Amino acid sequence: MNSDSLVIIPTYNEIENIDLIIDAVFQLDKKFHILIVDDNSPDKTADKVQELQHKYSQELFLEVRKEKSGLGTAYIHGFKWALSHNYDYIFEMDADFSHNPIDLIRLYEACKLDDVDVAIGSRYVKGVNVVNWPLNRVLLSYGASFYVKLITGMKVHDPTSGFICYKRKVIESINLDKIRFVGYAFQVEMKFRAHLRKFILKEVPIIFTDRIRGVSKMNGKIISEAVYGVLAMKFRSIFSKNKFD
Ligand SMILES: Nc1nc2c(ncn2[C@@H]2O[C@H](COP(=O)(O)OP(=O)(O)O)[C@@H](O)[C@H]2O)c(=O)[nH]1
Ligand SMILES: [Mg+2]
Repeated sequence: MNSDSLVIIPTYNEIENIDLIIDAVFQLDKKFHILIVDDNSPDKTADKVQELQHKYSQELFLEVRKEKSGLGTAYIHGFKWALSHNYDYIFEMDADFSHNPIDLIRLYEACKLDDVDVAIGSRYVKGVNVVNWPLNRVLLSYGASFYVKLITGMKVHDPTSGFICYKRKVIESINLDKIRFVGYAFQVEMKFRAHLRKFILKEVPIIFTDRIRGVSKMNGKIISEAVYGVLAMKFRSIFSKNKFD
């Protein structure tokens, strides 16, 4: 069955989550398609997806890249795929159930019914809606949000969120080949570029839950990329004549 919506899920070693998350999305009342962008996971996540493609032949798609190349470039790969396959609503979601698939519908409705271009699943609209994260990760994430707001001037409470619905025109307007970040800075840069282009961003409150299965791929490099990258991005936007494209 056709769908106007594609959920892009980047994966690296998500063998314990992959079938559960795919089933959960396909059980929703709204019809979504899924694109898995896997970086040749040693745990054979992609083989599991191929197996499931027999069951979901019309709605489950897989792109496998040669090696682990970061979440940012995985999404860019997925965005290009989504544009060339004509989806109107393009979603980002993690494989690990930190993002509850049920909330996909709320993000979709925000974009479809309200006049919103980017719907952001947000942990920090009111207080801190994070379950089971160790205190140091909560502080890091909350501190990062504060830092990004200060530097960029964007009025988004959760600028590092990776649970998003983009209208097609937003992705079309961004020169994807110019995006250089891989981790949280990538999430900030996408929102910042949409914000500079005067698209309407809206936060939809969500509850974020730490993963139960598998391990996080977060590391110090991703943090330092975010700290320095966000500053560098702001400077580039000030000096760029062409609206930072
Ligand atoms: N394709 C791909 N996916 C990745 C990479 N790094 C992380 N992911 C996926 O991106 C999502 C978020 O990563 P995760 O490790 O949960 O980060 P955290 O939630 O910040 O701890 C998960 O679905 C990961 O499998 C990568 O280098 N390549
Ligand atoms: Mg995670």
